[in-house]
Amino acid sequence: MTYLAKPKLHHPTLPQNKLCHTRRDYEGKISTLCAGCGHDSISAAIIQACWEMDVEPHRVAKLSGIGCSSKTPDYFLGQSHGFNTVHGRMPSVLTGANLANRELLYLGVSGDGDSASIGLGQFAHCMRRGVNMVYIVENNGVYGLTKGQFSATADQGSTSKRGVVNSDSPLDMVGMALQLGASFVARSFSGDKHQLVPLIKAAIAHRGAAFLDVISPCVAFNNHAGSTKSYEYVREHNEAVNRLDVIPLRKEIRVDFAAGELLEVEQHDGSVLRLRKIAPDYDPHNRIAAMNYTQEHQAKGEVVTGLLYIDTNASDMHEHLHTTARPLNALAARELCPGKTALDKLNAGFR
Ligand SMILES: Cc1ncc(C[n+]2csc(CCOP(=O)(O)OP(=O)(O)O)c2C)c(N)n1
Ligand code: SF4
Ligand SMILES: [Mg+2]
Repeated sequence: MTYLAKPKLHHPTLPQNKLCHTRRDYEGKISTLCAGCGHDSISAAIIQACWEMDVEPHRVAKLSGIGCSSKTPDYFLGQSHGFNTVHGRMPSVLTGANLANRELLYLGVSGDGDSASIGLGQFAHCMRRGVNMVYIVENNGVYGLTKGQFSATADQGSTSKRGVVNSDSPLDMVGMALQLGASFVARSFSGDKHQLVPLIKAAIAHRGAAFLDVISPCVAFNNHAGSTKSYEYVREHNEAVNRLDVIPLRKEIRVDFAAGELLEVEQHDGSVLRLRKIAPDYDPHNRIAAMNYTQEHQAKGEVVTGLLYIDTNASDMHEHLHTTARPLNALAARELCPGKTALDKLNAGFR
């Protein structure tokens, strides 16, 4: 059905955001993924989050690698910039683009194969560098596009569609992101839009490396009994640490305060992340505690979802490198190339 174009006309009564855009203005092409694929639900959540946050589509750069998950940027934010990189290389292309122009919102979309196998080194370095981005891994435990081989996030003992048992230990991307220095780490489930949409909004509002691991069942190759990434398994084993909502800090803030139930986290853009805590003692500000918490629950076969860690004072790569605040394409030739004397001085500094 890829030849079917979406109708361009919108119904005049569709609700609009502050930019007078309807939700439809944040959509992309018609998806070619399998019906029921979790990745399509994540695209819908990204669309919803960007629409609700009044994100200007031309201020967004979507980057991805290769895989069913990496195809999805074609299905949302059709008016944004997009770049489909080589398999596993999205993080370095995103880092380079961000260095050249820090004014865009960088949205990296990847798969567990793309990020935990071939792109593992790339994933690690963009997290530790604190690249200001929203990095979403659409995690189905398989290489969906190449017909369902186990990926590096497949749980030991889980079975493939043909009944083969995975004997390898899994990589936990949340644990790695925490260890590597990501300043916002969350996990969610593609089928839980009430949790996923606010998490994406909070990640967009966060300055620094924001990582979201979204369990996203592959209905074609990893949705059977014996899989730990199926709809049924995740629904049965999901433990949510918090329910959240993001309120942009504008003149009017209406907060439904209920003493003892809410934790407010102010983000860099001034917006406030409201956490409705289910586990009353869960504190998302403690990196070590978050690592222990996720590991303890993982050992019990539970999938912990929600905002697991946030550093509200995080700095990003540009602060670390003291780069110019202006995008490179806004600099004049003289500023980009300061001349031989300046270059000689720089070189002399390395001798
Ligand atoms: C350099 C290179 N190696 C291998 C492949 C084959 N390949 C394409 S997609 C893919 C894995 C995709 O898995 P994942 O990132 O989990 O995406 P999914 O399809 O599951 O969403 C592989 C191995 C490739 N395209 N390029
Ligand atoms: S093969 Fe799996 S991951 Fe790919 S589109 Fe189909 S359901 Fe989604
Ligand atoms: Mg995958």
